[in-house]
Amino acid sequence: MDLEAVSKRSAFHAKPQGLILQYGTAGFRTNAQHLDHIMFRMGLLAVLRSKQTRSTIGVMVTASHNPEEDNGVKLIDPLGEMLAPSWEEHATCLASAEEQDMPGVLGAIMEKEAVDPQQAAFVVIGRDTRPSSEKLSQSVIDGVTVLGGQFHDYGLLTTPQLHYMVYCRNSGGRYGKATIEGYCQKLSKAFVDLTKQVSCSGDENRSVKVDCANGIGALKLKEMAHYFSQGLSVQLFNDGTEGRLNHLCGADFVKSHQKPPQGMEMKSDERCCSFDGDADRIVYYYSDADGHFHLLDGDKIATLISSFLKELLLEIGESLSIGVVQTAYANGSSTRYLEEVMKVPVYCTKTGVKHLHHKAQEFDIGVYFEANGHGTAVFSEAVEVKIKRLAQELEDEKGKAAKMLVSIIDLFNQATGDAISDMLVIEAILALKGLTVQQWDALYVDLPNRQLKVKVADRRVISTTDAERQALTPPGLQEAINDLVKKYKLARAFVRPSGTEDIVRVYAEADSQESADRLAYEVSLVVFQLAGGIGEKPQPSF
Ligand code: NG1
Ligand code: ZN
Repeated sequence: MDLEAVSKRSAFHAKPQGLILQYGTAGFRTNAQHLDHIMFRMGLLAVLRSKQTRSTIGVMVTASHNPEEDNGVKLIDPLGEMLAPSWEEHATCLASAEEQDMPGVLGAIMEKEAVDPQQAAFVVIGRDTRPSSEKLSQSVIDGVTVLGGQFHDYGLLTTPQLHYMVYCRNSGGRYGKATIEGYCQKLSKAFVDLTKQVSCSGDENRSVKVDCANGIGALKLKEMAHYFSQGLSVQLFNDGTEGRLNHLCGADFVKSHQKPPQGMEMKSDERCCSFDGDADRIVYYYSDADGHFHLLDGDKIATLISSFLKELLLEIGESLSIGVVQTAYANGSSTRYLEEVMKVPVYCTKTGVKHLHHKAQEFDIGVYFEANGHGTAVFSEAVEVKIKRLAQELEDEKGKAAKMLVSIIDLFNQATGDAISDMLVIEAILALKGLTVQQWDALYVDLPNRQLKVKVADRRVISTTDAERQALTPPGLQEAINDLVKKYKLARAFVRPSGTEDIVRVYAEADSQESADRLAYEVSLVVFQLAGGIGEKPQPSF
């Protein structure tokens, strides 16, 4: 490997001196202007990872739900999973090395990971619709080629579609064809098969309104719509022809403001959903006859899906384990409903889908969702084989249930959360069970909650334990939070440093919105006081 050539080429993607960025919860993410060197270097790193694993690696250029002027990049490991933690560290080292030290750091990673320089490398690249994404993905390609790696540039893709492509390419075609057509065909066939089982008495004109956050989801849903045009009519809003990406719309806006996006024509009781900017998150909502807004977030989605899967398993009569994985942000009511009413085991992990994904893999069937709508269900390979066999062998109702499970396995993007495949699964379940969005919503009532952000000088002063539900440092913070929580009914609160933004996140829930807002505000104040707040003191917003 010609490290001198790397060094020369790198000069075209020079790192601004002193700029240090970290590979966070979802890769690198910041203003697009600061990312050129990061992209080039992630192209280099993807080649090393590909050589080491002897597999195709993915590089996705996106900043998901963040503002249009930001961008980001993340690497996708061979099974379509997030990059392994030890390589996240390499990514941070490589990205932080000053220009003259960079080739040395690259060499050190190769040595540490026993990368064979002679091994071939293959990298696939995708990008979202941000104005900066095309040029930045060219810088990734520059990094890949200078190390002699081969590549395929898929151009515009949703993040989950690139995960799908990587998984397909590394599983010898077993999972599907690594093309957009392959993706559309696989999902639409499974959706059509599944909804064939809907009894005729149900609502035959099913339709859903989708807010695409002015992002890639709109393009990809348009490409796909004709595949399932008969079973479901999808009406797109915020399709990118006018508004700005993620601006006053999209899943993150709807979830965090708990109100409808701009640009969506909502009539009362109509089923609506929002994707985020790279289409890996989805939340549902509707507005009732009195004009009240109702949000069905990732927790409610996990509840719908896991209860349906549990019913199918009961019908088949196989004792397969099913578990639900959440984070500390899961609404307390959802956890209680899952455990006490549905009798499903629930686990809590740290924020970030990679943590949820790993925990979910411990079950025969693992359903995981972050409250913000990022999630999926994963089936172990052995379970998949078994269910496919049962679908052939069993008859009548049992056979029907097994066939439905097979379709659901095909419908879920098992590599990662995927707004398109989640939407199709949800739409199919609602149709099969004859449920309206109101009936689904009525499974349990969310505890009122509030999320706030606090700016501090160094968010690393906050460290946490117990899946981020308890603060270990700074001293006194957790005790102060405990004292505040005691003042309210059904209350819970926690704080953690964000992995994607330079802020501390505060979460609070309680028996009323006023209490949740008050508690969140009070917790923000103690964070500001004890964890080195900067700028203006948090102000009450109620
Ligand atoms: P941070 O910024 O670490 O809270 C946010 C989301 C995560 C995950 C990542 C990646 C919340 C509270 N946090 O992480 O769940 O989606 O972004 O996009 O929603
Ligand atoms: Zn996203």
